[in-house]
Amino acid sequence: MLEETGLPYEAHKISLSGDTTTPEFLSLNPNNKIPAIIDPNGPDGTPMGLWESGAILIYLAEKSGKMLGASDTERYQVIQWVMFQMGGLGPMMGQFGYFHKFAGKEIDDPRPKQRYIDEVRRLLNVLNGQLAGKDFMVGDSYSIADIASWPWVRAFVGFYEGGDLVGFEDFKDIQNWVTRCAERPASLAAVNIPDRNA
Ligand SMILES: N[C@@H](CCC(=O)N[C@@H](CS)C(=O)NCC(=O)O)C(=O)O
Repeated sequence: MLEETGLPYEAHKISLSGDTTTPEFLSLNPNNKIPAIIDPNGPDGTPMGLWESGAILIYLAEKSGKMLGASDTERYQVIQWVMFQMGGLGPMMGQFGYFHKFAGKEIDDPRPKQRYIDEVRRLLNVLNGQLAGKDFMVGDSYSIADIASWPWVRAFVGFYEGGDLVGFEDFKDIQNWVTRCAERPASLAAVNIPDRNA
C-alpha cells in the first residue's frame, strides 16, 4: 500500500521470534503482531501508532485518497471485502498453516485440519465468484481489498502448500487475479521490502 500510494516510509525488519514481545514493540502494539505503523504526521498533526492491517490500510487509503473505490458505494464494498480478509481468509488460512505445516501437523486427529481446509475452500469459492469477469475485487480498480487479500492467497498456495487440498486448480479467476496483482510494479518492489536476504 505504501509503494502503491507513494507515501514516504521507512521499513523496519521485525523477527517473529522475539521482536514482537519487547516492551518497545508492545508499547506500539499490545497485541504483539505485525504489521504496525507509526505515522509521525498523524491526523491531528501529531504522531499516531496504528496496528491491525485492515485499520492501517483504511487509514492509508483515506490519508492518500487512493485505493478506496470510485464511489461511496464502492468504498463500503471495499471495506466489506477488507473485513472478509480480516475475519475469513487470513485467520482460516493461518490456522490451516498451523495444522498442515507447523506444530499442528503432529496431531493425529484429522478434524481440525479438515475444518480449515473446508473453510478455506468455501472462502475461495466466494472470492472466485466475486472475481468472475472482473480484474479486481471491487469495481474496476485495484483497492485495499485486493492488497489485503492476494498476498494471503499466494502464501496459502506457495508458503503453506495448501493448493492441492482445496482444488486451487479450479479457481481460475483467483489465479489470474493473483498474477495480475503480484505483477504490479509496487507489488514486485514491496515483496522484498525489507530485503528478505539482508
Ligand atoms: N489480524 C492481524 C493479524 C496479524 C498477524 O497475525 N501477524 C502475524 C504475522 S502474519 C504475526 O505477527 N505473528 C507473530 C506472532 O504471532 O507472534 C492483522 O491483519 O494485522
